[in-house]
Formats: sequence, structure tokens, C-alpha cells
Amino acid sequence: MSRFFAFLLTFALISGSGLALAEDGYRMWLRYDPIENTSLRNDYRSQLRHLVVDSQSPTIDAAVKELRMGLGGLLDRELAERDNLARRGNLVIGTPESSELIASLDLEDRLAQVGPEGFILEETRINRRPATIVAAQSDVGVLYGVYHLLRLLQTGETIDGLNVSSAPKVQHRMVNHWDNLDRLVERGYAGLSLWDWGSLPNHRDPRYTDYARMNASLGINATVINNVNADPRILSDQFLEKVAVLADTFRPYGIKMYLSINFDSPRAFGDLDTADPLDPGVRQWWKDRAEKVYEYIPDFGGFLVKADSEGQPGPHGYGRTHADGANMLAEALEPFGGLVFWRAFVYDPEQEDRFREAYDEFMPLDGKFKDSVILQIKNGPIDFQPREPFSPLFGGLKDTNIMLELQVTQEYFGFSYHLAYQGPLFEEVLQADTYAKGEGSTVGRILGNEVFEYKHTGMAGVINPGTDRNWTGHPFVQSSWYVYGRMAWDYELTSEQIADEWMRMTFSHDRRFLDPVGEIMEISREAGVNYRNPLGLTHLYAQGHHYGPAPWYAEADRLDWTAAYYHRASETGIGFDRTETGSNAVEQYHEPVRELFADLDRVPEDFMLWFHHVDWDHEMESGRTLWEELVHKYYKGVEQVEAMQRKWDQVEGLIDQQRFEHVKALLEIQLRDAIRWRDSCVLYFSSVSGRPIPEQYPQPEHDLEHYKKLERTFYVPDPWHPASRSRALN
Ligand code: BDP
Repeated sequence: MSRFFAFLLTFALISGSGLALAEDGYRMWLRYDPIENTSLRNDYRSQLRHLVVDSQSPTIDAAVKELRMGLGGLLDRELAERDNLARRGNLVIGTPESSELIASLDLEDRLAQVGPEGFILEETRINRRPATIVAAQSDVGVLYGVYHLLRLLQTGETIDGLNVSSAPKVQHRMVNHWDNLDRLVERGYAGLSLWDWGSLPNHRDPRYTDYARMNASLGINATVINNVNADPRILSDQFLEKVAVLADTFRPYGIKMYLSINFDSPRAFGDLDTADPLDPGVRQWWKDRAEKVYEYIPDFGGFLVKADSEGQPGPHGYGRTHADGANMLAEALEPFGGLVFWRAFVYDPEQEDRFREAYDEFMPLDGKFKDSVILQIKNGPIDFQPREPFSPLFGGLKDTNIMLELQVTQEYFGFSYHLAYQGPLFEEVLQADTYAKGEGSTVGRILGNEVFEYKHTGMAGVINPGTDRNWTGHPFVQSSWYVYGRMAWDYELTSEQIADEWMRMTFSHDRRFLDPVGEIMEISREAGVNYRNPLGLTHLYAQGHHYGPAPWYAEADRLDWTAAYYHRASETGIGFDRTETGSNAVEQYHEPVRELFADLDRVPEDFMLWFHHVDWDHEMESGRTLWEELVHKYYKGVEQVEAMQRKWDQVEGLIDQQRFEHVKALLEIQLRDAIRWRDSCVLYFSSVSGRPIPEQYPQPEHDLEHYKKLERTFYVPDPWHPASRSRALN
């Protein structure tokens, strides 16, 4: 090939892909396109003229790289870098320990207040020269400060007179991946696993670094890269060598590596014929393996464990308790400072009410876990449903470290096909008041360690990005990743405020975009509740894929995986009685929450059918009967999706066509599915209650039999889609 031709080809490829990639969503919220408002841009330019860095470390280098990219892009000019002060326009970053310039400011007391990961951003003077500083006790604090500064620019805030102190309210801010070693992602809807085991450890895909950047920009400081349904091979030397390369890549970004382990590993490795946690051989096995892990990854974070849950092995198999199992692992990790995250997601078909189980199993063990064990608890008592009351373990466990687990990947929210910003859900959980120590004992404050005195607390978000160019499948799933990270840093931020930030960083500052799309985001979660399971109904999904409806689903080996188990609909009424006349799960809450949930006249209607079996003719707040209200909500859910579509249509031309059209098409799918959900549910409940769908509503297009047939055939038609191949349990 002639050199000229090669040049042409390369040029065509670069410019071609540049165009194609321009707005494919890869850059997520770190886009750094030039700021359009020129007067604002000029202000920023004069304040941030020179980047002054007089220290060096892998993390400081990462911060510098980000500033080069971020300021270079946003201010549309190359950043001037130097190691001493200029007369004007200095941006100085560093810690007192390593930077003489920062040390000269005597910030120690103030930095002590924001702690090891916090930071201070300030407009000040150093040696009488004007400077904007990003200062912290640690390099990673500096990095977080740099991302904060960039965010201010990205969201169009003034930095004149800048004066910000920020510290994370929660200690372990973790993301969890449910990635299998064959690269299929359990409940992941955005392609294959990011971790390319075949080319690791040799090839460091640049995506690994971009992944770390995204997380670090939110303050995420921990990742668990493999599925909780763990393949024991993750602890083999072969995999550890690969994992070590990922850990090396994430380290400068302050992200610690953790792994999900399989409790039966000593057996699976063929070394022992038991995994009994009290067996000395087993204990030694774990100590040896832990030592090995630390040889590969000296700052390894620890293990995440799903044990005695959904068929996973655990201590119960050997007649031992969760505490025996967790403490044994903690002992193995202790010499290296590692932690054990032990999941509280347990339930058993023999029990009367799945709601009760985690609490009943773990409360008697409160105080029996070692200090380096943390119980990881899903937000609700069942399983990431569109709406759940908070798990009573929050506020229940006083002497056991705890962690909140939230789900970003939309397992129960329409996968990567539906728009369902999770901010309102996360906010609802974090602001729920447990009354554990009187009013104000919110889940957020408990996690912030303001209520009890835990040794560790944290939050985990199940994120599941994959090889899709835009990481998350639906462009708006990015917003849920974003809001998770921001709330893990500060649970007091509101969902609305964070949505606004995200939209500005990801799409546009134009009010004509922000207003309608902000409304779409705020409404989207409630719409999803309304067209699936309003008024406290739950888990009406078809078995296996958790996508489409099957409220009629009643026969199965495990009744606790059927819809009928949850809704208990009959001719006379609907809902699960969890008061004294039923399973009495309400007793797990503190007063006055218990009384509120137990009282049919006072229970918030959003939670009504979670706690009560209610007559179809029960009068609701609106004056409608329960049956009418239920139908009303289902129809409302569909109307809300239609409103979302209309609002989205308004923003055409205000953003790139590529993402506009992607979202538009997905909203069409969402509307189709919302109608199917509504019609399946109203027809089914009508058949059970013997009540007709009131005439004012358009009647479903088909009969119930039609919708029943769709159950297994329609929803995940692509057999190669990871969702349809993932381990489908319940
Ligand atoms: C459920 C999922 C299942 C997970 C399980 C878990 O359906 O795939 O393995 O949770 O969290 O939501 O362990």
C-alpha cells in the first residue's frame, strides 16, 4: 500500500470513527466538550490559567491527566503546566505532606476536619499570588477535589470566591459487578463483562482506566469485579494474576479491589473434602489462600460472600452459623487488614414469609461478628423491587457493621430498555426513618454512622456495565450509576439536584432540555411502579427473566418465586397480611413505624398491599374503591410513559441526534411493555376479583389468554442476549 493511500485510510478511519463516536455515550458524564457560554469560559480561563503541581505520585499524575483532559476540553485550550507560581491564574493541587506550596497554607486543622478522603477547594493567595487550590490530606482526596472542580465547571457554577469543604459521609463506597468468568453478566444488560480474561494480564484495555475514572469522579473507593454467585476459580493463581493487573489499573484512582468468593472453595479446589468453617484444615486453607491473594494484590480489600442463599454453599451446610462462616474468613484476612462483606440476602422456601427471613436469621447473631465483618443488606426485605419498605435490619442491627446494597442495573425495571432513573428510589431508602434511636434515625444517618457506633459502614451499588459502547445499554442507566455514587458520597443530596448535574454533564445546559428531561427523570421511577405493581404489590414478574408480567404465575417448586405468593389475590381481596393476623413481619420495625405499617387506616397507600390483605371494596384516600384505585394506577403508569415520550420529543435538535433517537426508540419499547404490564395485570386481577375494568378506561386490546401466551416467548427474544442466557433462578 502506498504511503499516501495508507495516510488517507488512516485519516478516514480516525475522522470516520471520530464522527461515529462523537456522541455514542462512551464518555458518560466526563465529556469535557468546550463550554459554550463564552463569558463563563473566559472567567474560568483567567482563574485557571496555570496548573501548578510540585509533587508527584500515581494518583497525582492521574489528577493531572484528568485536568489536562478536562480543562483542556472545557476551556478549549491546552493547559499550561508548571511547578512554581505564576503571577496570576494559578491552580495548585496537592497535600501538605508532599507539596510545599500547599504546606505553606497551614491547612492541617481544616484538612483534619474533612478526613483522609475529603478535600478543600478554595480561592486564596500563596506567597501573595492568587491561587485556586485543591488540597487534601491524601492524594486520593486531591483527585476527588479535582473531579469536584471539574464538575463545577461542567455544570456551569461560578468558581469566583470558591470555598468548598467536602468529605464522604460513608466509608466504603463500593460498586459490585455480577460478572461471570465466561464474561456473561448476571442480570447485566449492556453486553459482555468488561473484564477480558482472555487477553489479561497482557493487555490493559484502556477501558479499565476509563472505568476507574468514572467511578473515582463519584468518589467510589471499592469494587467487587465478579458475581456474588461466585466461581471458585477466581481465587486460582491463573485468575489472580489477571485480577492483579486490574487492581494495578484502579489503584491510582483510589479504588480497592475486592472479590466475591465461593464458600466451598477448599473443596472446589480439590484440596479438602469439607468447607466446614470450624475445621482447622479449612481455616488454614483460607489463611493460605488469603496470603496468596495478598502476594498478588498487596492492598487487596477483602471478600464479598453470598452464602446459604439461592443454592450457594455456606456454613449452614455444615451445621454452622453465618457468624461462624464470616468470622473464619475474617480471621484469614485479618493479618493483612482485609474485610469480609457478608450478604444478608437469604430466604428459604420452608418459611412462611420471605419478608421476615433475613431479620429472623441475622438478629440473633447481632454482636457475634468480628469487627472486620460487615453485613451487606439489600434496601428492602425482598429483592430490589420497584418499591419496597426499608429492610428492618436497618435500625435493627446495632452491634454488627452494616452496609446498604442498592441495584443500578435494572433487573426489575425493564433492563436496558426502560428509562427508570433510580434517584427517587435511593432517596426514599436513605431518608426512610427507622426510629431506631428516636425520630431522625434515617437509613442515611445510620450509614453515616451518626446513630450507632459501627466500626465500618458502607454502600454497595450493583452496577453491571458491559462492553456496550455506552457502558450501560440504556443511556439513562448512566444516571442511576451517577446518582448512586453521588449519594454514597453524600446521602443528603437530593435526587433532583443530582439529576440536574447529570443532565448538564451528560447532555446539555439548555433549559429547554433540562426542564422536560428533569421531569421525565423524576417521574420515571413512579411510572415504573404504577404500570408494574402499584399500591404495594410486588414481584408479579414472569419466572426467570424478571422482565415481563405474569401475575397469574402460581404453580412452581418454590412458591416464594411465584407471583401469587406475593399478591395473594382472591375473590374478596388482595395483598399480603403482615400484621398480627398474618405473618406479623411488622413486628420487626421499631415503633412508630410498626404501628404505622400495621394500621390499615394509616399505612401509606404506596405500601398498603405490602402489609395488608385488603377488601376490593376498601375505600381509598381518593374515594375510589381499592379495585378502582388499582386500575387507576395501572392506567396512570401508561399515561406517564406517554408523557415521558412527549417530553422527550420536545428536545429533538437540542442534543445530538444519535442519543436522541436511541432514547426515543427505547421509549417506544417502554410504552409497548407498559401497556402489556397494565393489560396483563388489570385483566388478571379483574378475573380474580370478578370486577370489570371501569368503562372510562380504554379496554385492553386482547384477552387474558393472549397475554399469558406472551409470558415466555416475547420478552427476551434474542437467545444471545446475556439477559436470556444469564443464570435464571427466580
Ligand atoms: C436476585 C437476582 C439474582 C441474584 C440475587 C442476589 O435475581 O440473579 O443472584 O438477586 O442478589 O435479584 O444474590
